[in-house]
Amino acid sequence: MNRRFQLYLIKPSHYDDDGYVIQWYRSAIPSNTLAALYGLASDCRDRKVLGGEIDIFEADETNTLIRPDRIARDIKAAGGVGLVAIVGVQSNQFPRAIDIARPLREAGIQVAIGGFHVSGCLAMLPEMPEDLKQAMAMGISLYAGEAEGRFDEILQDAAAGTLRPLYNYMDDLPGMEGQPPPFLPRERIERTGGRLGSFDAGRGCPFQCSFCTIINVQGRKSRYRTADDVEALIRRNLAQGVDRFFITDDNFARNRNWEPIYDRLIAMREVEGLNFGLLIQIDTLCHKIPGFIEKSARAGVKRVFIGLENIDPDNLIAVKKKQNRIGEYRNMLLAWKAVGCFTYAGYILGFPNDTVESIQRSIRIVQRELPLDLLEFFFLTPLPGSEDHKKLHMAGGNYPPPF
Ligand code: B12
Ligand code: SF4
Repeated sequence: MNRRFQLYLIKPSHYDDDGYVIQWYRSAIPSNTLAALYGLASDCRDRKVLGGEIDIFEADETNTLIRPDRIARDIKAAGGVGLVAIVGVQSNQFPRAIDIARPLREAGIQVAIGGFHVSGCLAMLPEMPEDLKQAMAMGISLYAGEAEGRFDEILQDAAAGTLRPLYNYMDDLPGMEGQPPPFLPRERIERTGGRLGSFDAGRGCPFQCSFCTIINVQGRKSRYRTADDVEALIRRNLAQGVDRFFITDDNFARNRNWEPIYDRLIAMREVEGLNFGLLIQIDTLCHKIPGFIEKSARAGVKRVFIGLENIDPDNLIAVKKKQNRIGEYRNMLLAWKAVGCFTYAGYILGFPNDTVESIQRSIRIVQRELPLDLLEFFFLTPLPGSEDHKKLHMAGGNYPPPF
């Protein structure tokens, strides 16, 4: 290949209720999916998997204006070989992803879309929903599953002009050990809140909450990065002035490699004197894991996000969140307070037993009984990829609607 391959990695934003694309001068958090694919793509570039050069342009539409006409023009000016990979597309972003793809396809540019919407729909629904079929009819390639160990393939297909309409790897979850880790250059991170980077130290969760998509897309078995890989990615970020990290594992307490990872980070902090902070997500039984909370604090955890979800036991049973034991919430929160961590919990409204009165009562109990720093409310939503969504879809709902 003599021409330089042009690879665009674009994380789309989504529309607000009036149809405007939601954007900020600086967005809150860098997209970890963009970082994951940038890590994989730069590894492909360095290994010269196409024989020639690959130019990578990465952007998050929540903080960067995306101009499909200019992208098409620039790919053509560079010789016409390239791919626009629209990455990490969640269900609420799928319509926006299609609107970015449409003018590119009309200009003859190759486009692929991946992320939780495509993966979740293919994991759970017996038939491909209309919105995905329409995307394929536009000549967009859909990618279901994870790209670790197979990003070479999609670049090689795009370089040869032979992208397949559908890549479906839902039955083949790759191991994460030794895979190129997530990374974003500092100038991208500066477009977000500050010096915060992100990485997934693992994927998968053993529990079975019915509103959850993760278990159906990333599986219930814990897959994880090695302590060596986590150390290397933190050092690489520290070298570019990024020293706070959001570990995006949905439940880091159930990452089977949490202890070797923590031991390495503790050595970096306590022996070498390196300074960095972590934000993690955990479950309400994490305080039962010997040493987990104490080592979290020593490894640099400053904030924890906890899936508290609800305090009504009938509601928790209705969504199969049996592991949440109300009586343990207080002990768990006190254990985090004892090591000086800020606790931030998610609370879901809209469970089968919820009424206005029961919600008001529950919130008063939380205020009185639970030593929490911050409580964030969410509406129970049947997200594509979840068991709840599958049941509604099979019962005849046309969700998601075609665009
Ligand atoms: C971190 C995170 C966030 C962060 C940052 C987002 C990000 N992507 O980094 C923040 C806090 C901003 C966030 C916000 C929200 N999030 Co969120 N988030 C996550 C979380 C926990 C981790 C994301 C991640 O890093 N995954 C690891 C990456 C590497 O996996 P991946 O995205 O699937 O990408 C891999 C493959 O899909 C593939 N791939 C992806 N794209 C492409 C493209 C191509 C071309 C190819 C070849 C391959 C490919 O390769 C990647 C590497 O293997 C996920 C759950 C999860 N476990 O993934 C939820 C999740 C993605 N979020 C979810 C939701 C619902 C939201 C919110 C709507 C919540 C809310 N009510 O506000 C908002 C929406 C934000 C928005 N902009 O609209 C849902 C999406 C479900 C769905 N069907 O859409 C998830 C799955 C969690 C859940 N509740 O089920 N989120
Ligand atoms: S604990 Fe969290 S990640 Fe695990 S199944 Fe429940 S909602 Fe999903």
